[in-house]
Amino acid sequence: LRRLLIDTDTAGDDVTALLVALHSPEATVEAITVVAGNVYLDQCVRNALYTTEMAGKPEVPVHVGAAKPLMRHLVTAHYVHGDDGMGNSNFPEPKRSVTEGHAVDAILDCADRFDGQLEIIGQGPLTNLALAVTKDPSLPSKVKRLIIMGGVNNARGNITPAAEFNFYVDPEAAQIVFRAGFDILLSPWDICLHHGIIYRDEMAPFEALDTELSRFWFSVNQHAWKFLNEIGIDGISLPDAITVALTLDPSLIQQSGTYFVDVETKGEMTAGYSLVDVGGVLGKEPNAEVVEKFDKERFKEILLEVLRG
Ligand SMILES: [Ca+2]
Repeated sequence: LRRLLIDTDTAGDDVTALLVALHSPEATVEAITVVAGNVYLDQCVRNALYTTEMAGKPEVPVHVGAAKPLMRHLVTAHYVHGDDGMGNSNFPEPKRSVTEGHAVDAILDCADRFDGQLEIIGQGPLTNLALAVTKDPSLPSKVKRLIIMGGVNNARGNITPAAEFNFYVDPEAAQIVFRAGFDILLSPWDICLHHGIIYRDEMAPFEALDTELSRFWFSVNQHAWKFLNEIGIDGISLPDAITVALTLDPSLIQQSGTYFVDVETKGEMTAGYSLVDVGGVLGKEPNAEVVEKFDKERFKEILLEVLRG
């Protein structure tokens, strides 16, 4: 049995990612830790709680984490995911409540409890994880793997030309995490752009499902789809969900490389830029496996299975 901890700025695509993880018979989600990012922290927490209820797993612990980045004002993506981060669906309040204990302590506690077994998926700004490894620098040696959705591999960003959203929101945290000694698998934004968008002409089997979960999924993603359409992408992008999927089933990774990766914090125009040294120019020890190609067709089958309910 795989043991996962998911750190999430729950809105939009994070919801899909949680549904995929919570559906898996081979893995247990030991904890969900929430960080501010896509929307403000309290809304991210509500969305995470509501999603566990929709997935039929209201017993999964949800811990509240950092309300803002380490050193910066919070930048959100309300303009993508709607005011509630859920496509302006305005779902009712979740019935369940949060789990006692700060997210940072939950991360450290899970790593201790499942020494060597815990796989952490970071699918928001890396604030909670940076705080955790700062509090306990031995964390990387206790964690089996850290799988991160973030950054770009020598490709264009999605919030600035240079940077992907998660790393842009908290570059200092991302830099701390990449320098901490984790065994990292990085699923960058460009992988999603090439393999993680479900386009309108692929939507028919999803619409045909017409289950409670599939209707929930369309509702959560409706605002983001409209936003993407306005910038010329007619579909739903799922960077976090493909990251969870390739964690659960590594055979989805069709190509990857192991490189030195670091994150820019001081650039005037490039804060949050992820430097991926594919040429080994810097001569530094590689610290991350970077996903380069991904099996989209198989991913669509997995997602259909999840949304079938
Ligand atoms: Ca996210």
